Amino acid sequence: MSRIIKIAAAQSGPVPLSQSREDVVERLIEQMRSAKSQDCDLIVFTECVLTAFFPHWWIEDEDELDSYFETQMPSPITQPLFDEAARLKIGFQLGYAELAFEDGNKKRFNSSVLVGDDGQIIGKFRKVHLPGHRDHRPDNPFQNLEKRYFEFGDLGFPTWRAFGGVVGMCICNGRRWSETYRALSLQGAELITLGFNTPGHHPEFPHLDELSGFHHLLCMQAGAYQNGAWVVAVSKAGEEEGVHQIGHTCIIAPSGKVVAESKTLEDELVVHACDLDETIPYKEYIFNYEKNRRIEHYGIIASQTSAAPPSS
Ligand code: CDT
Repeated sequence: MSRIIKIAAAQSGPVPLSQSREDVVERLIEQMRSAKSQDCDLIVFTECVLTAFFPHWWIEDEDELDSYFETQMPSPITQPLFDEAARLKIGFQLGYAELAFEDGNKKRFNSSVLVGDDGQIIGKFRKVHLPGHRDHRPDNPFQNLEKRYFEFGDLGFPTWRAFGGVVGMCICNGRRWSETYRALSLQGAELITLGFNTPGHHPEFPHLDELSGFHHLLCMQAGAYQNGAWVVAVSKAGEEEGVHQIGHTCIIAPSGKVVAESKTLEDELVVHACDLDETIPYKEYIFNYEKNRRIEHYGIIASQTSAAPPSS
């Protein structure tokens, strides 16, 4: 048996501050056409793909900050991407900065949508794990202001039946947390897709710089294996307005093996035919939740999200 979904991980090279949304959408449509010409069923774009990754800069002016956000998805600017997906019959995932008006409040999220091959939105995820700081750190070569510019996602880790399997999303920093994969795999995720903007430099802990690529792969390879899921991770790579971001766009099998990886720091497609039935040995044998584990024996309350420190 096999249930193959051919996926293109669409790495983006840098998006200059001067590049318009319309031009970025053209870049994405070009990648979409190339993915279709390789018979792909799904193309995954990266985190906040439509603009430069603005949390790297201190922005005080509210209008300027808002200019990086989408108030509608699709909008007149992004609609051509949805139309082309429907015309080509290919699904896609798009990461974007979302400005929502809910309960009379203005809210900002780091979001992604999963779109079917009919151009209709299947589901939305709002980034749960927000890295970085809220304050201005002018001595650092760049900022990491996601906590300032975004709220923590409030949609949980949903999964959807799509593309012949069960699909869930996370975004960038979420890939470093084991609970991301477990929350998704407890809801049956066979395919986990994500975009990331990861600088190669850690201003406060520079000794971590040489480990950036290693840690990026380590957490996802473990997450794929321990949860019996395919993981597709898509970078915004290269030198973007003075910030160097790692590449390593990759597709990881449920075995934990990296089966395809980018070679450049530019726009590049990484393509692999992912057989969702490769999840079976992990979900039904090695990590069979029903048969092989008893949460009530862990010594914590099952619903507890973080264990209290032991009393000495
Ligand atoms: N975009 C994003 O979440 N980036 C973070 C940078 C933090 S550095 C550990 C990431 O986890 O890649």
